[in-house]
Amino acid sequence: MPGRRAGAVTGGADGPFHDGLFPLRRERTEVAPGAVHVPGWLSARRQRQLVEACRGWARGPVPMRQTVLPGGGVMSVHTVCVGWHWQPYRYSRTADDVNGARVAEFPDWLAELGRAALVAAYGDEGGGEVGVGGYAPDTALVNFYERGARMGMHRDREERSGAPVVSLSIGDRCVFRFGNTETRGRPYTDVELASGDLFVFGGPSRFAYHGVPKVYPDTADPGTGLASGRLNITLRETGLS
Ligand code: MD3
Ligand code: FE
Repeated sequence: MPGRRAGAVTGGADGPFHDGLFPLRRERTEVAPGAVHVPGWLSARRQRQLVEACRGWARGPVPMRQTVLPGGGVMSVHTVCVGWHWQPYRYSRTADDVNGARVAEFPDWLAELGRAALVAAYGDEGGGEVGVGGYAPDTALVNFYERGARMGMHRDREERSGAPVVSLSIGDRCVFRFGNTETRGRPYTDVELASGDLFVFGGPSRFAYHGVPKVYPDTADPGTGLASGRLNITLRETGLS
């Protein structure tokens, strides 16, 4: 059957997706050089594990909260960080803009998941100079989108490392807008992200503008343990020590 690559792109142990009539296996796509979308990569079990882990991090030592921007604006997403705390616009070990506590330790299993994500997106070579084995993400930003939450177009530039960013989505579907490295505006590509999707941003895509203009409410499968909303986990290398 043309276009079907036996299990190469899905990490899901739960079989192919179904749209009612035919199995629907969405393909791995390179949206731009270094920007690879792998639909349905997370198994249902892995999604449940991640939801539980995020619940734990959201309780503390630094609670999940809405980030306040230097101009006084408040981000609509709720965020908690692991490994390093991000505040606009720097990383630190302690959450000085929240409660001053040291953030939760970045677990080994999460770094392993990051390396597996690079293999899924780029193959065993990992797409970079150091290869997959050298990928050592040390921070995770967990973003929770309640009804109406969005993320404006921005670039992530606080990391000193040019290593790829791994993005994992759970819960409601959304429109992810992937732009260019020069401007907030066009040209951009809109991609729908669903629960279980992996997106990896490396190489020339690492410093591109991107955002989440819309989340579709009540489109999630409650089987992930998330009754409503959208969870996004990004793994990064800060390049700090
Ligand atoms: C491309 N999060 O946390 S994930 C963010 O869905 C962020 O919550 C969005 O943008 C979310 O900074 C989008 C995709 C993403 C994340 C980081 C990137 C794409 C990226 C960094 C560089 C290039
Ligand atoms: Fe971002």
